Amino acid sequence: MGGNKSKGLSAEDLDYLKRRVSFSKEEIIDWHKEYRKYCNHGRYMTVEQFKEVYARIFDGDASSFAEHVFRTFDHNGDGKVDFKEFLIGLSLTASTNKDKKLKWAFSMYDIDGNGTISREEMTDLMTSIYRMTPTIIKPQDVATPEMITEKLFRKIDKNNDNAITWEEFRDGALKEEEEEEEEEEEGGGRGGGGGEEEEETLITNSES
Ligand SMILES: [Ca+2]
Ligand SMILES: [Ca+2]
Repeated sequence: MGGNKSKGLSAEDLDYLKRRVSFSKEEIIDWHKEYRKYCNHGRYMTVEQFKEVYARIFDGDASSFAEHVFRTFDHNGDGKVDFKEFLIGLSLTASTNKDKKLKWAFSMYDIDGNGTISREEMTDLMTSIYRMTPTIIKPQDVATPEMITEKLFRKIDKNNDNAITWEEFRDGALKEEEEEEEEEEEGGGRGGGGGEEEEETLITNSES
């Protein structure tokens, strides 16, 4: 009604966001329009709305994965994701800055936020991913959430204390990337067990 192009988005919010995300002003305004379509109340998204969005994308049960993503977006933990939280979360999941993106992934795995990932936390996350993607064939050695958790702990938990620190997580992810690049250079590698690569995509591409 007011003919304001960025309805509901104050100049202060825009300013705040421009300092924190890598989107341009135009992109922020576009995302705001998109965001308003998702939220019933016009002001914030609830975990239910996150679940609806994920249910539209995945053929499996994405509800617990959507809860995990919601937790990483709901920065102040009030059960609502406002537009600022939404856009900051989105910019992290889509970040080209590897460290930022990995930090976000780490915070999703570290469910209780104590700074390390336990076996239970990893299994929880993997279970939510496996439930969400029942039609993706998992390689035999990681056929269940427990098996992939074991495999990742063997690889990443360098000091075997059953807790993955941020440093271990980052080193593990970067090493994985190197190995993938090497495989690609050797030609082949793409055919067989693409499971882990798919996982990476699922974890990081949470925007719709
Ligand atoms: Ca919040
Ligand atoms: Ca933890």
